[in-house]
Amino acid sequence: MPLVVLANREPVRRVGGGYQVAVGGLAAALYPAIRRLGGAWIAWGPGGQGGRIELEGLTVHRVPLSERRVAGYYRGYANQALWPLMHLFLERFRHRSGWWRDYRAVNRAFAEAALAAGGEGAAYWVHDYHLALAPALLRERGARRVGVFWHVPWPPLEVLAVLPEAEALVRGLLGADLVGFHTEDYAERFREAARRLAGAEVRGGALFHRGRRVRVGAFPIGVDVAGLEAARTRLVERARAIRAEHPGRRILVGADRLDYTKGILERLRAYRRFLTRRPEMAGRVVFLQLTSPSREGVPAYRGLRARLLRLAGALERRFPGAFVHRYQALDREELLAHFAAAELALVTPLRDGMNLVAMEYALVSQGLPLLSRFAGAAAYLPGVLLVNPYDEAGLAAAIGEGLAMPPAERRARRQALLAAVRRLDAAAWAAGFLEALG
Ligand code: ADQ
Repeated sequence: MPLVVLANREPVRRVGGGYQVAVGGLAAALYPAIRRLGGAWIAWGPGGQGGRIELEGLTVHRVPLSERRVAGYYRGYANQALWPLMHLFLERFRHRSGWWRDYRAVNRAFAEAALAAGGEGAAYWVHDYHLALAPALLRERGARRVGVFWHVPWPPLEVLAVLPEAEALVRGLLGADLVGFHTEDYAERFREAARRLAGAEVRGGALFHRGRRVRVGAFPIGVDVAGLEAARTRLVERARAIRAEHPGRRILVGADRLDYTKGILERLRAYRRFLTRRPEMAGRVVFLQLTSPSREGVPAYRGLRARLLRLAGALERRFPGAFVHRYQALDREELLAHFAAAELALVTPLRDGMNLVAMEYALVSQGLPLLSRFAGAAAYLPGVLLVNPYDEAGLAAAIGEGLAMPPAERRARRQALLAAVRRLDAAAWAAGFLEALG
């Protein structure tokens, strides 16, 4: 049975003259399963051009998209309407009917390309908020085994109802046989939306809609456990060199895509407060914030970047040596080496579907993450220091607590944390979802 994955991003990166499966992300998690079953990946390629890329056991089909479609579908509807709503940022919500037209058209194009690639008996796995309509479009055109995984949170009905197309969105997802979320809370809110907006009946965790059963459940994603554990020894030397760049200082690290949901400004303000209240620490710690550029075509992100660079610059000047901001996508090994060098990670999104940084950090370092209670991961990771990223004073105090924690407590917390992270393996997640899909 071939497997056809539909996801906004293609699963490859360019290496020399060819392509390789991208490390660390969704592609790496799915590749073992796809290679076993044989399959295709439908995505939007750079520059919007069409074409195919052949990898072992996997063909990538690029859906050709015009610049106008990309503007409406991706920068518009997906990232200015859906993304802020799903993360409960109502004031950032923007809407235009033209964006919705483009979103629908692109969902149709993805579904058609998937059906052409899949053929008789294929299973389809749709990913994320870019493609909410694809499950129903696939089913209408004859697909019989369709799963969808929603990587971002699912909001309460009052928030979802702000979206003029809320009902169409829910009906689009109900075209699947299996709808997966990171947490049971998101799944429960989706059931409620399906009941109220689409008239679905809820029975024993599943939904019944138009004579079909749609299973809805929590499938928490994880990271590449074996790969990260194997990286540890490789990282030792580079981690030591990073520590040597900051002599006499204990290292804290933060790493995020630039996004207002990640709470980077709030984190920097809490750190500023920590240093202001505890001036003796300014010579003993350094906080390395590693931010990778993201969605630069969306106005809100340009504004955020300007504010972040201003605040980061001011912190670097005010506390020389105690704060460093790197604004670039780091090579994976370099990022992990920074994790390995740090004894505390500040993982403090204002809202996050799951968040993988806390897990990656736990596996390659000796330290503990401070983790936002508003990340999906908070439901699964015991041992972390749970924080409220909106509470500047509380977060500043938690930084102090993390640094002062007795080694025995840190070890005990890490033990509980590592056991949980090892259970949340990425490849096991993919295999588990596909098994549930049948
Ligand atoms: P993202 O919002 O992208 O994912 P996350 O899950 O944290 O968030 O993954 C980010 C990835 O980028 C991590 O692997 C991290 O190591 C890497 N990264 C961070 N900073 C970097 C830097 N400066 N340079 C290079 N790499 C960097 C979405 C949802 C999440 C959900 C995932 C998976 O928003 O909630 O966990 O999908 O479902």
